[in-house]
Amino acid sequence: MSCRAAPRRPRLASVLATLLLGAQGAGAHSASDAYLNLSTRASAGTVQLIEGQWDIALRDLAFVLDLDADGDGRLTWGEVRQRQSEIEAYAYRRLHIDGGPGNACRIKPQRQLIDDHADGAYAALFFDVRCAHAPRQLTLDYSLFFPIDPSHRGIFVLQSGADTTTAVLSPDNAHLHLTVAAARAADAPVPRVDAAWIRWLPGAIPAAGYLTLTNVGDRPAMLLSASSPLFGDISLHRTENRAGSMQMAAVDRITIPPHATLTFETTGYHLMLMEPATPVKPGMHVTITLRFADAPPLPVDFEVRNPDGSRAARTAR
Ligand SMILES: [Cu+2]
Repeated sequence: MSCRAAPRRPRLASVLATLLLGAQGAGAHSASDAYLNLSTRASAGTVQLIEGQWDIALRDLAFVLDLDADGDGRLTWGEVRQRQSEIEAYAYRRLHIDGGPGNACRIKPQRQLIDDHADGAYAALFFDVRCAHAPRQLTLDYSLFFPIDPSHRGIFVLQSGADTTTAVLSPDNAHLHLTVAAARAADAPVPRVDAAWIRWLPGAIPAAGYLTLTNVGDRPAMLLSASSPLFGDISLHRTENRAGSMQMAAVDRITIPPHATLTFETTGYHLMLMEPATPVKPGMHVTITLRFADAPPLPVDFEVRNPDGSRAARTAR
């Protein structure tokens, strides 16, 4: 689905989406879809924040809200921008989210952008769902265009930790009961990985893995282990200068503070790759799965390089 993504930047063009509002486009409602995405995020402590993005076709909104102010059959960014609060009011009256008995939730609109989909421009409504307590259950009631267009569909995705729940909202399926993964287990940050490579060494010398981990979250990320079917044993190591000599030792975890970047290097952290199941050669790619505390496993592609860190002349996969 083209529209599920992290928040997007506003478009720079002042007149984007001059989209044709022919009688066919707006009136016929030939294929009216909206896209509703919810994702759970950890914020301070165990309080859970739910972020939402709701993409609604501008041609549908133009039809119900008569957005084409000058009636020229085209919708300009200016015409949409002037009516943003009405678009929000119309949409959010037709979506209700609750956290079960004794746990009231409310939708807090954040911002509104324009999103391009294959079938035209959409209003992208970003919102937070704030609940009294971190919800384990959510109920969702969606109506949007159902009263005027029973063929309208809401394509719904809930991302909660490692779990993804999807549904197609229709007049017959307008009420969802959803289970939210436990906040603690689901919401630890998974760091971003860059520049993952393996230093191949000749003979029986074990190879070492290097990478850069960036913790984009608000909580510390803790790397606990790494594994690969290609190696019988992978341990987390750190090389330290002890009384003038470089020595390496196993560590049981590597912590990346919030909003920090940690680069593995020969004089610091590395993955020690022992007991290769098959010979590993420069140019190969090896998948190593990293396990962080309270987060889903993260498979990472490592490129095997020469002892000096240079790339193999030819890539063998
Ligand atoms: Cu080592």
